Amino acid sequence: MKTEEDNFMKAFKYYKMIKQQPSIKNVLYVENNISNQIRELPLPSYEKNDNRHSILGLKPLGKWRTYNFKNHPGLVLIRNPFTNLGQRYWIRKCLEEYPRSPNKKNIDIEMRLDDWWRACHASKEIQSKQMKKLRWTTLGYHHNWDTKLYNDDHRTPFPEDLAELSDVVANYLGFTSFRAEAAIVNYYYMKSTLSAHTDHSEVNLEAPLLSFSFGQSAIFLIGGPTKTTAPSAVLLQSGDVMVMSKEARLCYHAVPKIIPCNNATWNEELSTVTECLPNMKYVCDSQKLQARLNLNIDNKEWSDFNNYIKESRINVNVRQVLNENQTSLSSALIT
Ligand SMILES: O=C(O)CCC(=O)C(=O)O
Repeated sequence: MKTEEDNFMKAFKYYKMIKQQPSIKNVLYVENNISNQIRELPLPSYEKNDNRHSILGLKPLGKWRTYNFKNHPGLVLIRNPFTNLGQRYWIRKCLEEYPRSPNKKNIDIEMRLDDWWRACHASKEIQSKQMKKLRWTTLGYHHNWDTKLYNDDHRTPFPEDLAELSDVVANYLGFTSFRAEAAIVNYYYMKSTLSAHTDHSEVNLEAPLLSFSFGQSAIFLIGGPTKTTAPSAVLLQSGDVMVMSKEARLCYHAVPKIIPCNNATWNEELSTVTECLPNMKYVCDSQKLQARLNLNIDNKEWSDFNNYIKESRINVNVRQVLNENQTSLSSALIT
């Protein structure tokens, strides 16, 4: 006999179906706002703009559209605040740079590939065996999948561009003391799923979790603090930023299905960035950042990344691990 315990799993199994495609009529997105469950939020008055936006591949903050969910207090969706060139930049970073050692990735136990992307493009054999095996890479404090604990000895520098991006998004939503200290980059292929879980390993569970989606779309399930709550299904599209804060921070969530996107916005009209900022919070060399962003306007440069993302989804999940006045897990709290 099925119990209430099954409510989350029931929805997960339904949306995971392969033989018969699940209906998406109950999946929430801005154009399918069933029973007015999604509400647009006014632009925060305290942060109308942030001059770092263009060099990070973001639209001006005044153009961002932000929503919350009637049934999920603390859950916020920023609907694709990225420029098309910005999406290319972040997709490329997630493929070319973030999986490099010393960052950790799931395939490390099977084969030592310090530079997975380069190795896959230098050898057809490695490409055929390893390209679609990459499921995650971790940054900053590396998530330990067995113990679910972070460790000071298992920490490498957090990418400064991703720290800067997270800072802009967190500030925009009023989380002004947020620090990006750990990230999981999830790589999904068309049949990949992510099972129901909560993210509770961080010492600081007050800080929000920022989740960036790129490439193909996903059905994202978000429920309550136990699996008895029937989840809502939300469509996540390329560029979307989902923020789990307050009551939503410790709720069960999962990805039962990847679905082809309607339009590859990262291949639509692109324009280069001309501004360069001398002073950013984390990025030391903004000229380099600008050059790396603009490089992707060239379709030849972009072609290998395009081949990957046309049948994949990437999710970057950024967390603060420590409390505000902590510098490491072992450091005593400064009073
Ligand atoms: O891919 C997603 O949208 C969610 C990823 C996630 O839940 C996680 O990394 O904890």
